[in-house]
Amino acid sequence: MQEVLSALGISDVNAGGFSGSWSGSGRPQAVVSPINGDRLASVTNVTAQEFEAALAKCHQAFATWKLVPAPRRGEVVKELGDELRRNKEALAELVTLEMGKTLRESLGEVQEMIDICDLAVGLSRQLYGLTMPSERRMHRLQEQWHPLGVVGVITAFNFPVAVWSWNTAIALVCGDTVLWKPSSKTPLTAIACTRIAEKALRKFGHDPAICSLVIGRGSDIGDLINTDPRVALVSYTGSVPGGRHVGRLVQERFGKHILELGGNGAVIVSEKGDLEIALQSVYFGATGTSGQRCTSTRRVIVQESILGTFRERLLDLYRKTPIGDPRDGENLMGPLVDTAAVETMLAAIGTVKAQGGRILIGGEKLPQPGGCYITPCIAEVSGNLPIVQEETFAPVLYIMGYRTIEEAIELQNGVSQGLSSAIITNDQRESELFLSAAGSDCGIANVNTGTSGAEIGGAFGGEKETGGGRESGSDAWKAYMRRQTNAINFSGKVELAQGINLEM
Ligand code: UN1
Repeated sequence: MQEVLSALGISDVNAGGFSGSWSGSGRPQAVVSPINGDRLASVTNVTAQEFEAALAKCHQAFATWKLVPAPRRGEVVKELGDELRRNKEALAELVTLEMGKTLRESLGEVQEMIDICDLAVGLSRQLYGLTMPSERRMHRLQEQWHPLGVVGVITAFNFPVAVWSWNTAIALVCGDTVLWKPSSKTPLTAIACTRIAEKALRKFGHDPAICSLVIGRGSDIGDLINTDPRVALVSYTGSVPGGRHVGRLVQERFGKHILELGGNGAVIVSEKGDLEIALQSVYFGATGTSGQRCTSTRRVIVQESILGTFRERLLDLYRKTPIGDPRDGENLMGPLVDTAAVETMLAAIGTVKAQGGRILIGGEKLPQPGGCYITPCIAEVSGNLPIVQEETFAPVLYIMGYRTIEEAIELQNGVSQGLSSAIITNDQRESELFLSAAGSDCGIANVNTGTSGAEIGGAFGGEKETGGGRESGSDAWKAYMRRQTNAINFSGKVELAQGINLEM
């Protein structure tokens, strides 16, 4: 453990703020591993004054960074990706130590960071604007994309490093600077990433305040980000209530926001699908990251003719789930992030029962030290009970039956969140219906693969209470830039649009 910490520059007590230099004079707070309750290190939060200084430096850094040619900015992101390659194992181990996902999943998370850097490097030469035919003679109409400003990135514990990288790699090539407020549950991984970014920026002689860090509570430091007009864009990943609060504050000052809020992923399993694919997709989707992904599978909607078989086979997999130390390669499930998460899961299970659901398996606390281990749960329900509508951020899977594909789609769409969805079928009519305007209402809709594990090449985000934001690939970069439309007259005369006559 100590080796990993020192390889990444983590000391016994660490300052939680960075904007070219480190600051943070709050009281040291211990960071405890959910693996066994051991203290990893301590972190000091930034004060309001230190926040102000960090934001001022990050804002100042924008003035020069925005003028660096985009492909040169891409060089820094290429270096960031290479640094991440060099630190992949250590950073993954720290992710596992700090929030408890299995090492193989942590390695995947760091790989996502590397992948988004690669994508952003290419993007640095492709920040295209369109040209349009002008309605006026000898005129040209075009649009350009300019850097936006400081991007406030507020991230959650469950992807403690990848979410920062999706935002940061894109923001950097777009010419923005980044002010990161990570989850208070995962400050050490944030400090490690900031050190890596600092190294990449310094290598090319750029101001390291371009990637700044402010660790503190959402209710003070988070709100300073949300309310400050110097933060042009706030990219927030978290709960629906959290996003509602952030969205209001940012909108109040006409700032921009990207909201990545709750999910309630469902998989529809058709009798015309491959049962093995269905089982594996649902099993990983529901138990991976101990059910703590926003893309986790929370509902499986199974055609009645195969419901019995599917349920028994899935229960078999659940019974055999290897749970324990996430550093042990044998284990598929580690702990939840903290004991509060375990209590939330137990409370949800109580509510399921009270609302008429039947617990088929799971929900048993395990005796490991730290108290964060619990067996994954399957509950049989009929339709979307009130508790099913809620996102319980834990491994609780609701199973329900359906008769027709239309009914299945209605169940899938019948919740307030709209992030991720999937259908397992070999029937093209069913899969096309699912992907059509009459189908899934989610930002992600997959065929024959599960709800989680989205690739960075696509735009990532969802509809309804998921918040509507998009980050990562495709044209999500446009949210990180300022669009400008230009009309250019080279006719030597004045001609008004809409045919308005100027003659006197
Ligand atoms: C999240 O849970 O906040 O699609 C993001 C996935 C990952 C990202 C999850 N690539 O499961």
